[in-house]
Amino acid sequence: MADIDVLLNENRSFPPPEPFARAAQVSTDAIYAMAQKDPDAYWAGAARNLEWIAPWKSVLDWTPPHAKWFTGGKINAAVNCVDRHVRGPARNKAAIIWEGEPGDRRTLTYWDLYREVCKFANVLRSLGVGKGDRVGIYLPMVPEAVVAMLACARIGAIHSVVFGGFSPESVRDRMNDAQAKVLITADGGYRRGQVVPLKRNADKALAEAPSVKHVIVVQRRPGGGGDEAFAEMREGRDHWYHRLMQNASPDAPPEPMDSEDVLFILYTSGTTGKPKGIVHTTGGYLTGTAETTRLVFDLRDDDVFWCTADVGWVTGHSYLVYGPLANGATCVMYEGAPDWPERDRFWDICERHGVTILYTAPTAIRAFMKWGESHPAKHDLSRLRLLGSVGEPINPEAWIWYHENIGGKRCPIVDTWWQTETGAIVISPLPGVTVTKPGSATRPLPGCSADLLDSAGNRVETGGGLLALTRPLPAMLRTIWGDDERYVKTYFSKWDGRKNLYFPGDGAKRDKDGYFWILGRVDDVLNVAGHRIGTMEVESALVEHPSVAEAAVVGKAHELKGQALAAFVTVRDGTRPTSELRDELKQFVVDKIGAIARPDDILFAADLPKTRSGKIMRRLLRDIAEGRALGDTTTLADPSVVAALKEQYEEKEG
Ligand code: 7RM
Repeated sequence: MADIDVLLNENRSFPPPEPFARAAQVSTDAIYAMAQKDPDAYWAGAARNLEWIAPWKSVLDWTPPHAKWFTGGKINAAVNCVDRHVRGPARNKAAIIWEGEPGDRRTLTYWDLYREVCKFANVLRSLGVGKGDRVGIYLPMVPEAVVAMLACARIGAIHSVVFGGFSPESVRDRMNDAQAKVLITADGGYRRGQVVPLKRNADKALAEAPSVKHVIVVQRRPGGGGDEAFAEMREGRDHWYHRLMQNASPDAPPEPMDSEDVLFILYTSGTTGKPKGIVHTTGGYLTGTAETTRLVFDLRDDDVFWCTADVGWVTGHSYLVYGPLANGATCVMYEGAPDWPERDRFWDICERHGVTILYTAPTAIRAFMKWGESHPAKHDLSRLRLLGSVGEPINPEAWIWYHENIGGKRCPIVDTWWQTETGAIVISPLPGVTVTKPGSATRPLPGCSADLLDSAGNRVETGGGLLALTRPLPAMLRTIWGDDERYVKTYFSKWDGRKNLYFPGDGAKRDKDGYFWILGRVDDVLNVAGHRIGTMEVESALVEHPSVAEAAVVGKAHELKGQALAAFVTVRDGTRPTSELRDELKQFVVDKIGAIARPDDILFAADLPKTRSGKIMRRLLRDIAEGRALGDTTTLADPSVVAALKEQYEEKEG
């Protein structure tokens, strides 16, 4: 039996627009052949774009399932992200153009950033933080988050950023697992006009995290010494960031790091179980992120690059901080929600700052579709030249909407597949070269090797299967913090005994042109009457209907078929969810991809359950569809969404 069947056939294709291709840094596919012939030489070339303190002795040491890159080399990530640029003409170039949700703005030049990073490095050193120590960062999207990350990198401390939307329990567990010495937080952060009380959450977390001896508090709220309502300062433990910075010296020699020294830990919750501390090291991670930023985004000196991800996610680490700054780029950073104060906030930001490259997630794009095209239409988006997508499969219809309404049909779209674990983009178009197809991440980047296998480990030439990475990459995780056994079990045990094969957990199909189409997590694959159906294709068929904004499809137990399909659907603004529409949608799916994928149930929902990074959580929808008690809802962005859906579903059944 196939591991995944292929249902949908998407035939549209888009060559790189002529004016874009003509100006692109890479406009022929020679680089693929070159990298394939000798991937180590290719990555060595990429590493040479960075500044090393001492050269490496070997490019890759691979003892499956462990790999080391650029061993013997010495390097400092902060030096590469700031010092290098302040020595040359980029000294006064904007590094970060920041905008707070309430409308406050700050621009930090590379020189500003350099001084802040050095001063904060000294602050950390003065609190006893040194090489190898762990530092927690629990901040809103403010420039201090970037300063804190780079200051850690400068002194060789290992940062562990915890997303500012996470609860005190999540902070506590992460601080304990890493045994962090210091936590950096803020009195608050703004989200949809409300203050998120980060310091209060941190206090709760730290009541049960005794390793943390010092707390540094960034003042984000107005008021002289800080706002007591949001931050009660504990004598001896808590320090205001701005006070510590007042007396700090801007002279901070960087710590020479071994290429394989740990740069940071980032926890992924996964769908269940204890969060995994994904470990990234210095030389390889910086090489992978810098090189992919340059190539995938065709980065130029005058670009204004906006990656909308929070620094709490890997996308924020790799494409808001390390990748773009290592390239000396100008980055936009925005604190708040896309619909605050109005639903055109993103387009307003793009227009006012002249954004040229926008990198965002399908979940955001589908929300923009739901809200309608009038919001982007109000703004001049003509400076945009390239669009990116990351985080989930992008449904072809959302891709087309993005292309037309945001990209004005002139911007290539790079659909980038990668994970917290890979550290950097692995499968993606090169915008000046690749003919794109809506819904496909296309092919592995130069220097990257991916394959499609069945569960027995046989190669699947075309059709559905399991995605595998067949060679190590410099930015890949090295292990799970404190649990190497779990590393081996989670990622290298899918194909028995073949420890050279990394299993990312995703299903995919490969078409006749060798393009990859990611079909979603294999845990979410449905089994209907012996057909293995990936969620992406049925959801994409639904989203193609003009009334549908977003869809999540799950399997529920069925006497005859094994599983039947249940679809949860949100409609576009201005559409009425009627029972006629329900029937129409069922037929629509049948017409698009066949009777096998006909949903038994369609439930109209106001919202779908999402993780805090915006990925649809199908596990909980399965619980609802099968009438079970709801499982763990702690990783949801808004737990009330599933409770409401459950009620609605049971009413309909009853
Ligand atoms: C960067 C990030 C990783 C998982 C991954 C996939 C899914 C991410 C795409 C995608 C289809 C894409 N890291 N995913 N990008 N699926 N097309 N372009 O999201 O660790 O948070 O998630 O996200 O399932 O395994 S992550």
